[in-house]
Amino acid sequence: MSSINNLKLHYIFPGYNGLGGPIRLLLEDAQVPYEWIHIDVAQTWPKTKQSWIDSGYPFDCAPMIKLEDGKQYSGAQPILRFLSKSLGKYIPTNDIDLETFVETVSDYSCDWFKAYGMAARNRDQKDIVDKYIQEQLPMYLQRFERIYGVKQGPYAAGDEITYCDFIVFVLASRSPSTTQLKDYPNLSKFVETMSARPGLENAVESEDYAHTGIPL
Ligand SMILES: N[C@@H](CCC(=O)N[C@@H](CS)C(=O)NCC(=O)O)C(=O)O
Repeated sequence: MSSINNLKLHYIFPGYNGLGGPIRLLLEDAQVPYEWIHIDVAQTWPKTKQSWIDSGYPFDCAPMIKLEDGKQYSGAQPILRFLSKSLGKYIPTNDIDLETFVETVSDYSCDWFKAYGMAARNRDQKDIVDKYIQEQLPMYLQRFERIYGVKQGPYAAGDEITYCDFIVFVLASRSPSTTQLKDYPNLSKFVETMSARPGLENAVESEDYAHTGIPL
């Protein structure tokens, strides 16, 4: 297993936005120092992407992490799992059912991310934004309210935080979910508990986090 010292996290959207957000939050919760390499999506990204391809690295999307031994890892969920396994936390062990449950929550939360991302990228198109706020968001909130009730919370897996919680948190704790959250007690309790975690308090109160959640 690689050491995760001197970890560099490369991502293209600022703050805790997009798929870089959950990775930053996991690292901060675990108090793992990391270098945040924000690649400007318009100016620098096309060249950086090409340089990754030219170097022989096959995964040409962000987020990507690079370790001090030169190893690179991509894919938001694989990175979260890799970090969890390296840290020996945030991932169930010796319980394949719980491990699969967490994996499923993670997978389903990425579906939510896609719908959110589509609305955020097209926020000047009223039909797309309305569809997200009126149809897709209530559907995801109801789904995750149900999921977060299964193990009696406050986290998806019960009283232990796991890596999927960092993905759900950035979706549930930011605009426009916040305007509807009060109708979902399990998710409200989850967001409140996450926001109070000592490793996350600074992040959640930071200017960067304020930029998270593109107002729709
Ligand atoms: N399944 C991948 C998706 C990665 C992805 O699509 N990243 C976007 C940003 S969120 C990206 O790199 N877009 C720019 C591009 O594809 O050139 C993951 O989970 O990391």
